[in-house]
Amino acid sequence: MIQEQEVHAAEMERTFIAIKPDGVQRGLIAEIISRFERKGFKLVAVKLVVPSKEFAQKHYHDLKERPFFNGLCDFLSSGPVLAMVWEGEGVIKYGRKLIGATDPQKSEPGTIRGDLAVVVGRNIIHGSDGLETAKDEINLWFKPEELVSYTSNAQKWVYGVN
Ligand code: IDP
Ligand code: MG
Repeated sequence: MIQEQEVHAAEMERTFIAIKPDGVQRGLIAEIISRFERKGFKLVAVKLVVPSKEFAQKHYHDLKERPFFNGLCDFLSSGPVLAMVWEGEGVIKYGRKLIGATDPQKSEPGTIRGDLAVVVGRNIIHGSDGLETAKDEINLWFKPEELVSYTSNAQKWVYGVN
């Protein structure tokens, strides 16, 4: 049984999820958190912060050549962002599924952007797109001691491992 637990622990991954200033201002924090929580993912860190423009530029450094980069960084730094780390099996890829396509017009109904946003410049949420970016983004937004280590009692029911 212990062995099974260890196998499961090895499959756990973490992703960085942020509710952007539009999502915070529109009162969508609880709605968005509930979708990750109900799915069975585990919250390991959360904080409300107003990032500086320089910080936003670091977060979106991959997009620095894009024409919308400056406006995007201005926007991300324009107000409170709810920064989070979620943990679970497949959470990086499935988190992106919960979020939906970048352009809300192309997001399926039932996804966060599909249900709650209309235009790409105000698509309310960010989610890491891969294992390496998840690690980089978690390190950028959180200090190691801000990641809370605890046993979630739900996990044994979510994963069926005792
Ligand atoms: P993602 O958030 O779905 O991962 P990315 O391509 O990484 O999408 O782009 C980051 C963010 O940049 C998007 O969430 C969106 O807010 C913004 N963005 C992407 N493409 C456009 C665009 O064509 N016009 C304006 N903003 C854009
Ligand atoms: Mg992205």
